[in-house]
Amino acid sequence: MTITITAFERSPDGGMGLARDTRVRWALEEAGLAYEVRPVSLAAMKQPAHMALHPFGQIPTYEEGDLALFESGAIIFHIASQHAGLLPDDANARARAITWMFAALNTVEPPILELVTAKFQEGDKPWSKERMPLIAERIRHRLHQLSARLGDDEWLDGAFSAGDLVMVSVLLRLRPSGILNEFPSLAAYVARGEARPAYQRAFAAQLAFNTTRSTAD
Ligand code: GTB
Repeated sequence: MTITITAFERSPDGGMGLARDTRVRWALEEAGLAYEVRPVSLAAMKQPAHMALHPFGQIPTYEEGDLALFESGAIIFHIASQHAGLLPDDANARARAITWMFAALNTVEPPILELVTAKFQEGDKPWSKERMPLIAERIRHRLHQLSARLGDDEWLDGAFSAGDLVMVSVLLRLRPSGILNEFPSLAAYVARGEARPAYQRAFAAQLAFNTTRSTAD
């Protein structure tokens, strides 16, 4: 059955791979699955056809036969549950890998998103200058804890899993701020994720999608 995901018609990051279709592409590549990408403009995201797929009018979405999903975490969990390579077979190790997916999305990503919001949507507010350092400290606190848990290990819990895929994707969003580089072991962890052939293919595909297509495609 054909898998179709949606992505920005043109990502605002110009192909830096920071939009959330990249993490879904990465999971699909790790699982060795072919997929198609349907571009959606910002206006079309809020139209009924797309809202029927995504109640919040966003990308990415995932369609496969009569299954339609939204939320990158749920999509990656679905892919990882159905195909080998992203979740361990051992039940306890599998549960721990899923825990890391939730930790990435619920505990590490929120302050990172706050920073992005503060910079791009609230940067002109009079209180913005005072708020930014507070958010940056909240991020550093989480990164200290994450870095302590990772230690000298390659991945968060044994072999690479969907937990690492989501965590690396979340941390990547932080790179433009410079904060990631304050934590060399986490920067190296992210670099290991980026070096995976599946990530390389996903990144190249989104870059080509965002730079070489005409918007009439
Ligand atoms: N929780 C949802 C998920 O994980 O799937 C969040 C989905 C989401 O935020 N989608 C964004 C979107 O559709 C795109 S990824 N935004 C349009 C809208 O809400 O109207 C977020 C994103 C956007 C831009 C950049 N960038 O330019 O660097 C990076 C990430």
